[in-house]
This record gives sequence, structure tokens and C-alpha cells, in this order.
Amino acid sequence: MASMGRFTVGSHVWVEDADVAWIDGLVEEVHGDELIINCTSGKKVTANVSSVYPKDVEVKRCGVEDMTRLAYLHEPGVLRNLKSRYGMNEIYTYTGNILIAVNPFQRLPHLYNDHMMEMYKGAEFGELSPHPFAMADRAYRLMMNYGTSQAILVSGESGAGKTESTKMLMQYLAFMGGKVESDGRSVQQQVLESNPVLEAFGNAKTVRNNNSSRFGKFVELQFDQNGKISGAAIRTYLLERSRVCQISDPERNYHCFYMLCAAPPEDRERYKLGDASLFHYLNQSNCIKLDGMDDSSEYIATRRAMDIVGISSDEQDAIFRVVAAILHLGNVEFSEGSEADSSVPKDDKSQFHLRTAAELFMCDEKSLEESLCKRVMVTRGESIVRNLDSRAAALSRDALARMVYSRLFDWLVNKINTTIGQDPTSKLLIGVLDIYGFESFKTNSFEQFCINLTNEKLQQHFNQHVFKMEQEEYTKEEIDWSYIQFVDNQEILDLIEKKPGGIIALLDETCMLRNSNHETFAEKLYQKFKDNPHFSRPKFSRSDFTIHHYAGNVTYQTDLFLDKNIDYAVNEHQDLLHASTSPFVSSLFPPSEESTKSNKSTKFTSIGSSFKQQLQGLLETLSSTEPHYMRCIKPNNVLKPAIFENSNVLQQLRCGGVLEAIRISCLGYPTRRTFEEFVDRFSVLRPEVLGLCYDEVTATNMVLEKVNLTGYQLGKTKVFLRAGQMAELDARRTEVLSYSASKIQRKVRSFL
Ligand code: AOV
Ligand code: MG
Repeated sequence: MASMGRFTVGSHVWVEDADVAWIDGLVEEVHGDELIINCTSGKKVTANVSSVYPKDVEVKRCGVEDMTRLAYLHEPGVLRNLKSRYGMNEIYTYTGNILIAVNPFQRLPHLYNDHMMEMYKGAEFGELSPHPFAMADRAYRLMMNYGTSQAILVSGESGAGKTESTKMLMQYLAFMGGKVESDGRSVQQQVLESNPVLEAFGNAKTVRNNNSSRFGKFVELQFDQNGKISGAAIRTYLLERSRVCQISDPERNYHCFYMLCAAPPEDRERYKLGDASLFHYLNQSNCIKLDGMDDSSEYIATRRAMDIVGISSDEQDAIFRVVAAILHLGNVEFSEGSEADSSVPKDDKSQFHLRTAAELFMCDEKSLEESLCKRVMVTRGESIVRNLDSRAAALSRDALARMVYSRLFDWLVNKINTTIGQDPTSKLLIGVLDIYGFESFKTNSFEQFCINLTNEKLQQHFNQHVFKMEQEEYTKEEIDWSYIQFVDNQEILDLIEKKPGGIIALLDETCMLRNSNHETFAEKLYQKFKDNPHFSRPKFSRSDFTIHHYAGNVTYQTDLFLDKNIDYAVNEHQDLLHASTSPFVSSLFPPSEESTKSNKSTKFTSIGSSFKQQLQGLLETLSSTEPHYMRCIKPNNVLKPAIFENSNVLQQLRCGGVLEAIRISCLGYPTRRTFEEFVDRFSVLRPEVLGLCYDEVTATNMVLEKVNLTGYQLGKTKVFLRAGQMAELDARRTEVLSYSASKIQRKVRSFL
């Protein structure tokens, strides 16, 4: 955003600051483009006008509920507004139709009770304080009144509050669309209880969030003609598989593992479990217990939620046997066998865990061992059995654990979808999307790449929508908007997902070639995209690459891209578990089409490509809905209440597209005032408009003519100002007021 406005001595301004992003002050001297500013912090700084913004002095302490009401729609104004509201526990604020939520990191139960839901029911949007209930209510009413499908998209970085917000939205929609069922298990209850089940298996403690969702989720609620929930579909995206086998201090594995280790004694005995700290997949990190979370009562609660969503007790038993089997599997270590480069379970302890894992999987112990320690190679129709060394056997073990867990998770999602049931006749839908926000870490791998692709796609969708909303407002007010340009990120999307020739396509190509590795992949990228403005090769790097995303530059390390992109169950694992005498385990590994073919070498499916397809499907669904956006903000990284870090928040407003939305509206007419408000504030510039009985439109026009502004437009009820014009008007106003003040002073002095 370019600076807007003209400054004179005495102007109130915001000036950029390295520590707190923006500080306020008063202009003391003006020398061309250089300003000398006396800051309220006591500092005196010299700044170029390009890094200075006008400050509105006429704001209330509690801020405004909608940012578009700010006199100056710019970074420091937006930031100050959010901050002062947060200080008063007003965690929700609108920017037009976007709802911004700043995580309070403390329970605010009065905000979410039944009474509040009653209040928001049917209230006009904007009439009550900003709230997720208001959003859900608006979506529900638009759906009922116009018969159009709706979507609420919740985004934000890890720990910002997406999942909590999603639950509130669903709570409200269940409240509006709930019906009483005779058997006590209503659809809306099942929909709500799917949350704790999925959280038990798909959430974990990370450094950013004690209850971090490690998958993306889109819940589609289906309604009948009377507005009652008649079905629901849950779609999940990209569960983080690596966590099953590898965690770093102080994070944890998926909650369900700890819950099961803290289960009542009879259950622990049944699944042959003991303390969580005994298991390699859990004790790689020192964090076993979680403050504020009691794993044993969570276990009971999860079982109860599983009952409600319709998972039978036999199925629950089978599920937890698999969870326990994975823990035992993780404790099998290998050492060198008698033949060269072969491996065997290391000792009695490993043998015990192997046996227990086999028992729990209900498969043959010897076959399990072989599937871990040997590989069958098929070359020219002949199969040769090859030994794996102890390192390769451990990798094989982890691959098995990850595959079983991800199949288990998919099974749960499917099961929930089947029991809740779909209403194929429903044309009334509300979707709620809870998906990972933009990520940029010290090291970024394939997961970040996929996550950021998601965000690029959603950003495009968002920009199109914001742009459309702007146009609609202009049309409604009957003003001309033909020269406002739409800018989007299609070029970045092409770079990533164009077929052929995009990064994903090149990755798949590399994965299918023999003798290729991440360096040959990177080399391909460097050659292909050397002139692409959205791509660069970091200096001195042999295999990293940088994408210039809309939210900033991210450098990716390609080391694991190939491994992580390849998705297949090793044949030995597939055959082993398919043969399990547990129907549940066997059903997780149905015979694949590939394994029935004679040629077993073409079993590669690309995670990148299938994710891209999933995303495409999601976007298609979204484009047939009317979207509503909610942006969650994490005000600090210590996860504590009442701490609001400016630069941190700004970065998130940038990534969440809030500043982009503001930028788009700045291309048009960011400042709108009703004629009445305008005349109130600026009649001093042409006092005669007050004297005679001009109507407000004429008065507004007269004031604007007097100050020689052009390009503004007069709508039906409001005046629309271009970026910077409000500042120009305020500067004039300051001049006039201080001139009359000094005139009065002079008069007073001449009297003395
Ligand atoms: P996330 O979904 O955005 O992160 P969560 O919704 O899990 O974040 O929120 C993180 C934590 O912040 C919660 O466990 C609560 O303690 C707290 N919190 C969030 N919103 C509220 C609220 N409205 N009121 C009270 N506490 C809240 V991740 O899933 O990590 O991206 O992958
Ligand atoms: Mg979450």
C-alpha cells in the first residue's frame, strides 16, 4: 500500500517502526518529502512521506466493529483497531463481510451459550456485535431465502483458532437445523460428535498448538426443505503421516495413542499396553503428559463419541487393537542376521513386541517378520527374495506403521459419513472449511509445499470474491467502477500445478525415472523456471528452490520431496494384512488393482497429483456456493491471553489476505461515508453549506468542489472517496481549525 495523503505541521501520523511496526506521532517539520515527527513514545524520527500514514484522531477507544468504517483504511489503522478491541476482550471484528477473530487464549463462555444463539437467530448482520454465530446465521438465512448453497471458509495459522471457530459455526448450524429424533441419536448430534472422534485420531500437540489438527477438513451439512439437517459429508485432506513414527521434543504423537495407554486397566490388559513412556513411537519426545488434558477421561469421552457416531463396540475394539499394534510394532528393533546384509529382531524384547503386534493385527508372526526384513523383487517375470539390512528393515517397519494408521484414519472418516448418512436429494448445503493456513518455517518440505498450494488456490478464490463484492456495492450505489483492475495469482498457480510443465508434474516425472534424486529434480526446476518471476534459486544452493507466494517468499528443501510424493503400500505389507483374520484389518487392505496385474513395478501414485485433484474438487464445490470468510489470528506465540504482538499480527493479516482485500478495495473507493456523516465532519471547509438549507448531497458536493478533489463518486446514499482523499480533507480541516484557533488567539491577545 502506498502512503496516502499530504502532511502539514501538526498532522497526526503513523510512522513505520522496526520494533512495534507502527508508532504514532505529530509532524513537527516538513522539508519536501522528509518529515520530522515527534512520536508519542518520546522518540523523534525523520521519515520519508512514503513510510508515513495519516492517523485518525477521532476514533473511539473501543474501536469500530467494522474496519471499513475506519476513516483511513491502512495497516496501522487496522492494527490499532484490532488491538484496542482485543484489549477489551472484543475478539471479533468485521472487515466488510470478512470476520476476523483474534484468539483470546482464555475461555469466554458467555460468548457462546444458548442465550447468545437465541439472540443471533434472525438478527440482521451487523446489528449485533461481530460473531461466528452472526456469520452462520447469515449463511443459513441466505440458504433458506434464496435456495443457494453456502460455504464458510475458516483460515489462519496453526493455533489461531480455526478448529474452535469451526465448532462454534457447526454448533450454531446444528442449533438452527436440529430436529428431535426418537432414538435420541440425531444427525446434528452425530455431526457434532464427529469432531472429538476425528480430533482423537488426527490431532496432536505441536509447538504451535496443544491440540493441532494434522489434517484439513471440509464438512458439508445438508438440509431439507424445512431447513432441518438431513445429512452430512466430511472430507479430509492430507493427514500428516510422518508423525506416527517420528516426533520431536516437545511435541506429541496423535492423542489416541496416549489415551489408550491411559485406559482403564482391563482395556490396557486387553491391548497389552503399559505406560506410554515404554513405546518408542511416543518416548522420542519427553512430552508424554499434556497440561490441562486428562488422557484417561479423554479415552472414555472418545469411546462415547464413537458410540454416538455409530461405531459399534466390535469395531471400536478392532480400531484400538490396531492402534496398540502400531505401538508394539514401533518397539521392534533389528540387528544384523547371519547372512550378509540381512536383519533379524534384535533381542527377546523385540521378538516379544513383534509377536504382540502380530497377535493384535491377527496375522502370522513369521510373515510379519518376513514382510519387514525381506523384499521380493520381480524382474523379467522372475521373483527374487532379497534381504533388507537392519536399517532398511526399520524403515520398512515405519512405512508399515504409517500406512496402517492412514488407512485407519480414512476408515473412520468413511464410517462417520456412512452412519450420518447423505441426503442425495438435498440442494441446500452449508460447507465449513477448516484448513491449514500458509506456512513458512526455517525448513519447508513437501507438506508446506502442498499447504501453500492450498492457500494460493483459496487466495485466488478469495480475491475473486472480494472483488465481486466490491463491484456489487458499487453497482448498488450506482457508481462507475469500470476502470478498477483485478489482479490475481494465476501465474503462481501455473508455476505449481500446470500440466504439463508445472512443479508437481516435474516432480511426478522425476519420481518415475530410475536413477533420479532430489538433485536431478531441483536441476530440472532451475532450468525450466530460470526466467519465471515467481521462482528463484537461492544463492549457493544445490537443491533448494524459492517460490514467491502472494504472502511472501518461501524456500523449500527438496531432500524428501520424492519420498514424500510416492504413495503405495509395499506389496509384502499389503498381502500380509489383507490375509489378517481380523475382518477389520483385512478390509483396510483390499486387494489393489495393481497387485492383480503381473507387472508390479508401476504401482506409483503421486500424493502431489492426487492432492491437487482433491483441491480441484474442493474449489469446484466452493465455486457453486456463496462464500463467507473467517480469518483467525494468533496474537502471540506463547499462547497466553492479553498479549498482542503487532508485527506478528500484521504478518498474519498479510497471509490471510486481509491486507490484500484492503488493497483491492483501495484500488476502488476504500472510504465510504453517508452524506450526513460527511457533512458533519467537513462542513468547516465550506461553512456556508450549513447556513442555507442545502440537502446533504449538494452540501457534500459543494465541500468537495471547494477543495478541488476529483475522482470521487456520489452514490445513492454515500460518498465514495479514493484512497488518500480522506487524508487530504483532514489536512485541510486541520489547517482551517488551527488557522481559526490562531485567529482567536490573536484577537484575545489584542484585547489584553
Ligand atoms: P487451529 O485449529 O487454528 O490450529 P485451535 O482452534 O485448535 O487452532 O485453537 C488453539 C487453541 O486456542 C485452543 O485449543 C484454545 O485453547 C484456544 N482458542 C481458540 N479459539 C478460542 C476461543 N474462541 N475461545 C477460547 N479459546 C480459544 V492447527 O489445528 O494447529 O492450524 O493445525
Ligand atoms: Mg485445528
